[in-house]
Amino acid sequence: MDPRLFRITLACLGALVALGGGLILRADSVAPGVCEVTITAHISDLRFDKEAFTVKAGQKVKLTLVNPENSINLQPHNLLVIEPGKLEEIGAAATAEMADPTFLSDRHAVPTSNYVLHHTKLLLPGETETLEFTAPDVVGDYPFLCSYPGHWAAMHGIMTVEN
Ligand SMILES: [Cu+2]
Repeated sequence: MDPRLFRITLACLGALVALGGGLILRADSVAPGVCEVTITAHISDLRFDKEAFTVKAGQKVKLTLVNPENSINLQPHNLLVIEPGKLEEIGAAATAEMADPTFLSDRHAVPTSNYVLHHTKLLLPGETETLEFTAPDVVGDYPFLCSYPGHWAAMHGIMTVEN
């Protein structure tokens, strides 16, 4: 397992453990019970720097997308968190909705779907956006993705929600 992923898992669960057991775990979190995760787009490849992170059901989450300033491919990116099992459907919808001339300019490449739980705007290189939300109460594997057309198949991962 990638040690970075392990650290992220600790970051999201550590605050809860600390409250119960007095343990101090290395954590990105600054407030008890808040899971802070930063996902950065690669400067040249169509991928994120994380493929997975874990949160507690009902936990407060601060999820930050970074499109790096030193991007080489100069691609815009967004970040969507969606319902379990809907990655292909949302990816296909993004491709289909390119027919709408406002899809990129006004709609930030976010398909119209009830399966989209949270999303950022389309970010240009050098831009950052933080989503603040409450993790679902239902445990499961919630995909995250960039829905900019052509990106989703490679730029995706899983937010695991556990009890
Ligand atoms: Cu992208």
